[in-house]
Amino acid sequence: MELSKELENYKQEIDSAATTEGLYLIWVKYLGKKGSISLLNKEMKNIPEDKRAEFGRVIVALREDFEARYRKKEIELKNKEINEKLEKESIDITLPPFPIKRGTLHPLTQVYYEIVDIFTSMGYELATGPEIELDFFNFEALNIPKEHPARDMQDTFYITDEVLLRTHTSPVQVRTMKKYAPPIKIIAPGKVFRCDSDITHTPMFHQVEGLLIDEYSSFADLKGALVTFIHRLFGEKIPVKFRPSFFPFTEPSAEVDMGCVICGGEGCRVCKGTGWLEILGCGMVHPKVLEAVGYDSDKYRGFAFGMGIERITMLKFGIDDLRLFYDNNIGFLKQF
Ligand code: 2NM
Repeated sequence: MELSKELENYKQEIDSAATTEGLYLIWVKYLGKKGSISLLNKEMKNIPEDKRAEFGRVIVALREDFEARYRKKEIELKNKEINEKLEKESIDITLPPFPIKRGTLHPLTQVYYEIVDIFTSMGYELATGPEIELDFFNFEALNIPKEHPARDMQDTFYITDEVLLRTHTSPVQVRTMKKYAPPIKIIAPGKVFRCDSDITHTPMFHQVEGLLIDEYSSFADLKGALVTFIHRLFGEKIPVKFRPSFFPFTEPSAEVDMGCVICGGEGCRVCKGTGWLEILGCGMVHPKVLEAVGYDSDKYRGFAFGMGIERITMLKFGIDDLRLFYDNNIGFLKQF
């Protein structure tokens, strides 16, 4: 049985295929719908009857030989291509990963958390209230009369005659006292607003105020609480002193100084040569405040205190410019 010579070319073509894609084209050429081996089946009708069986066997043998060579070459080329790919795309798994850049809390937030932690561990509960306040809660109930300089248009952001941005967090204390009967032991941290802007003042800053109301508390309890607080925030060795002062909402009132943490009491620029830094204000809650919230001032008494978080943060970290807190300078913030 003779087959055309051209049919025998597949052996050499398969052997010299360089890629799996090229190899597949050879499959199409011989075994595709119009491939030369496939077309042999159509020749069957032209073959004399007595030769057909033999012709069929020859086609099958041809096809089997083609397929065997094809599969062998296909495996060969696939392996070659996979190895080339692995070599080219290899990953060095021993390389260290990119460093993970962790964010940091804003220094004000860190100190805020620290202050809240100290007071909550002393049994104070957290209280909050609105930043937009009524004149009554911000001033009237706190024994701040209409003519008082703290109510001056220069200091307070008024929205209407009766509505304003709170100038301290004391209205939270007033709201708490109006809502709950004694005993009360709270701290009120938050944003406060004053119409004041220069190197040492921002129109918004942060405060933490505290309030304790019961039937027995004294100025000695106030002193104990605040000395404990300062020692926990700045260290046991720091000296603390109370100095008489005045607030409309407390009587007696005091301001609290601590030994300068910058110079150690020697006298420097920060403490203006005195060796002392003012850190908070405090006093026994004024009977008029107790009466304004409906408490019996003969039965109940208590103490209150307030401090600015910006100032304490500057002292704790030795930051000398208030404006650095609000610049959003990552280089500055990353240091804490
Ligand atoms: C301070 C200083 C002294 C204070 C008083 C009250 C309230 F509501 F109980 F009357 N809250 N906060 C107070 C007292 C605040 O800040 C320098």
